[in-house]
Amino acid sequence: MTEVKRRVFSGIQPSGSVQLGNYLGAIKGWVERQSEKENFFCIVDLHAITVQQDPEELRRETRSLAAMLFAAGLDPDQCTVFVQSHVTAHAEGCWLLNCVTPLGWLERMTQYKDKVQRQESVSTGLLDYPVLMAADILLYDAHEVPVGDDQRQHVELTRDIAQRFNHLYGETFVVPEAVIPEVGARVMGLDEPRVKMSKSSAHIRGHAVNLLDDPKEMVRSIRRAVTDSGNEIRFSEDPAKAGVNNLLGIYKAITDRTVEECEEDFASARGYGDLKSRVAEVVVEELQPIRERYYELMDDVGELERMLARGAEQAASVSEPKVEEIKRRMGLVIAGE
Ligand code: ATP
Ligand code: LTN
Repeated sequence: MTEVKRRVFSGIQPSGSVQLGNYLGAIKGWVERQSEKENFFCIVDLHAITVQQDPEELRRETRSLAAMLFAAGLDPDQCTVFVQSHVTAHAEGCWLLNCVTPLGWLERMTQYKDKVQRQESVSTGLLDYPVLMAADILLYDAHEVPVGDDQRQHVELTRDIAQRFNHLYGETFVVPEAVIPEVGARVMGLDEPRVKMSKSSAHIRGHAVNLLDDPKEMVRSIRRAVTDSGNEIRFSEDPAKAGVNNLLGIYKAITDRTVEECEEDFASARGYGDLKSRVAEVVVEELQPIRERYYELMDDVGELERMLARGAEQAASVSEPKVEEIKRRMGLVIAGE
């Protein structure tokens, strides 16, 4: 009997350029574990349009993110990488799940409440964002959903929707689990080490290392990183040491070394200058080949399109039959049956 692999589903928004935190907190782990399980990685453009986007920019960012994921090492022979809007089952599944989701569950979502405060006009799509996310996950019978801590509540809601549907219409969905990476995987802003590095702030000079920055720019941003006036190079929970802690965390995540090994590596360093130089070196070494592969792929649009078409086809072969199953359960007439 062939072993059934556990299913993994995760999504990333094509908004803004991919930064070091996305890479170390999400993408690097996806690449390392892609052969262990059956993985689906989705570029969630339908989620991106829940807030207003410039159409040309969204198109560019979507292709760019796809090229970046392949360049970082996601291999179409081992996992499925696709664009959400290429597989119509997602929007359809969202509608079907909308009809079993109480409105109050959505109005309680903290990300929604935060975004509402920051916007003048709020689309219905923004309120419905978590149901689309539930459809993404449930259509693939995913067991595991690797996400950042900020998405925990959305995965909880997905579980609630799955359980409610199973209760109303019989066992249909796997109830998924969020897989949150250890806290160490959280990369903080270089300019402000107490807030997380994020794509939407990546345009602020000195905030982030963008994966597409040229090496000189990467070195410059890291050398300018905010630290403190001390000189001890150790991991520390002390908020005053957040800058050094962050640089060490980046070093640790890239080199895959233990806390002790990292501290040992800097035992004879002469202050933070040495730390920054070494961190910049490993960052450039890690990202340079990714950047090169990225530009090769962006130059070969045909190849990129083929890779995405293959991903969409694989994704549809799983999610379309699932949509039919949902429809059948809910009493919709399936054409030809
Ligand atoms: P935005 O600024 O648009 O919210 P973001 O940079 O925070 O973007 P997301 O698209 O929300 O990124 O997340 C993509 C993935 O990257 C998620 O798995 C998230 O947990 C991870 N991630 C984002 N920022 C960091 C960070 N600073 N450290 C570790 N992981 C991160
Ligand atoms: N909301 C997520 C992106 C996302 C996702 C998903 C993650 C959309 N659909 C399904 C995991 C599974 C975010 O903003 N990081």
